[in-house]
Amino acid sequence: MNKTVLIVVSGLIVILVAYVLMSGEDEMQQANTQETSVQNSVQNKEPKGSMGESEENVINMLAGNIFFDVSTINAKVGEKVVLDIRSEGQHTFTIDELGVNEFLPNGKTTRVEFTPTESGTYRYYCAIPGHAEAGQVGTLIVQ
Ligand SMILES: [Cu+2]
Repeated sequence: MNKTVLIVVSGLIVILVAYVLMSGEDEMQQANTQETSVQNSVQNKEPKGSMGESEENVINMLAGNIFFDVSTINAKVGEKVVLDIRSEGQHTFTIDELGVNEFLPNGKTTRVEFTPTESGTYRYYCAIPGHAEAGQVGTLIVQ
């Protein structure tokens, strides 16, 4: 047996083994660095229409001359209040503390929405001159 051939062959084997090991490590590192970052960007949008109204009570009210036919509204903190107010004559639905001031045109139904953020008793009234004085007022109770 030629010793030189043996040395060369074993040297090639060592190089080959080293190459295989190194390339194997590279693949392992690549697999580890590929982190899966899943971003959950699903937004729960409130469904419009009848589905959305199942969670909120729509209160039907008449603004007449000169009164509201609903004199007390009960509400909860953080829950949206939805009113459908039919108006006979020119009126408003106004709550000073909550910044609600909606004009109610004659013969139309106006949707009024607001969400009280603090408990308390609030006065709602019609801001047309003379109407609140004539009794066009009501009480919103937020608990
Ligand atoms: Cu009025």
